[in-house]
Amino acid sequence: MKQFFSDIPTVKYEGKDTKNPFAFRYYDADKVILGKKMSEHLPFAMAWWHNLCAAGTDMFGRDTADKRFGTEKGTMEHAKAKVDAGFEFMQKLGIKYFCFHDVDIVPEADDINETNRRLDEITDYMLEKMKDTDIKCLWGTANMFSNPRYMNGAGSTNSVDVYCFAAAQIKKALDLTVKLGGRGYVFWGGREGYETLLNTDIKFEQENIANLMRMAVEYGRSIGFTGDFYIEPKPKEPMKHQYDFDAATAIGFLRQYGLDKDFKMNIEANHATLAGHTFNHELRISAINGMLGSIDANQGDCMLGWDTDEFPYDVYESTMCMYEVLKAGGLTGGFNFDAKNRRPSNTYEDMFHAYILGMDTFALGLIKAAELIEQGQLDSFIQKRYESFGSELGQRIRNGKTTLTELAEHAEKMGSCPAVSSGRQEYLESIVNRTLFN
Ligand code: XUL
Ligand code: CO
Repeated sequence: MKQFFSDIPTVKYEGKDTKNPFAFRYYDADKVILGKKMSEHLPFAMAWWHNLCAAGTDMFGRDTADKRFGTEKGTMEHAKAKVDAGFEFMQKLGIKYFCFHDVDIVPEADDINETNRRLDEITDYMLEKMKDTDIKCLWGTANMFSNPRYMNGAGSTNSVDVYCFAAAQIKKALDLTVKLGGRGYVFWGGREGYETLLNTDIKFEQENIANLMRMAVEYGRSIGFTGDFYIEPKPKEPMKHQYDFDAATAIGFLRQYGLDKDFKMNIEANHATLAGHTFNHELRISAINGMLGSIDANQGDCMLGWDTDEFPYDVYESTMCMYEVLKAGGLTGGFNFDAKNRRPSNTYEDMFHAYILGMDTFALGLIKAAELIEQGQLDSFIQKRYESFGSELGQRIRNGKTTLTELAEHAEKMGSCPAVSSGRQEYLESIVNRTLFN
């Protein structure tokens, strides 16, 4: 078997003082944290599209990296070379999962029947590879945003024929996800939104999207898919306004259309910040609604207003993320690096540096979040902050057993309001900093 990264060694944990650039400083797969191995806390996944397909093309220039893997792009030979390279890459890093869109794994043909035939062929090949390794599929999805037929949306299109193509792609992508044993199936609504209300019937479009999702659930369950469906919220880009704006909006949509039992959230850090939220806000909103499913682990740039999909290096953010994940009892999905190298980082070595950076960032975040939880200072502060609701009256308020009149009488009896306690934000922030930098 041809080796694509023969000069890169298998990446191992060597501890924080190692000088080896191809070693983990914090990610120690078998290390037990809060009763679970790091590898179980952190089911990392490789994103097929960024790692094996994207080669640096942007709006202003063409590829800077060579991702031909010794073949010609647009061929099945290239599709197979990507499988070989991808598996070699994951094995060298100890990554156990991958995520894919249908058209990441084969070149799309003009005729959907031919695309589907290619998909069957490549997934047979992927299955062969999977048999020889412990690598599995985290989630699959259909790309319903690149092909020009989706310029007016997929589930939200005005064309009934295009809607059928979306259905056909979802059906096939579900078949493939089941064939590859995927844990989840993602809907990211890249073109599900609008540019102007002058040509758009939002209610009509949202009902059609919900129907498509309902059909996907019915079909998925009928072929034995027992995993979670995910919505991946994002407020904008490529559309001016996307319907799955953020977790709260997506959860409301799922409840409105009776889809909430089958769906959870796939929260992407950079999408959270585009929506004007922190990453941990989106995770918390999902978790308190019982819908924290999976994570697209990346990072944006506060200087830029778009989805830069950078590899995560911000340990404060990863700590806050892991704090939410640990509190929620873990993910049913995993941590998919929906991230790409910067355009000038164009060598094979850079692909490895990027994943080592991302994995170590989350491993350190996990270690620090576990420390915060074990110290318990944040928890006890929050508990104390609400303790006035422990009173007899407070308990009745909590249990919905009071009236406005009764509470008003209580206030009127007091006359003037008692002193209220400090929120102590800066003190709490210093606890986090002490934990991070001790
Ligand atoms: C786009 C994005 C997608 C989804 C899958 O911003 O995040 O790659 O993760 O379609
Ligand atoms: Co994503």
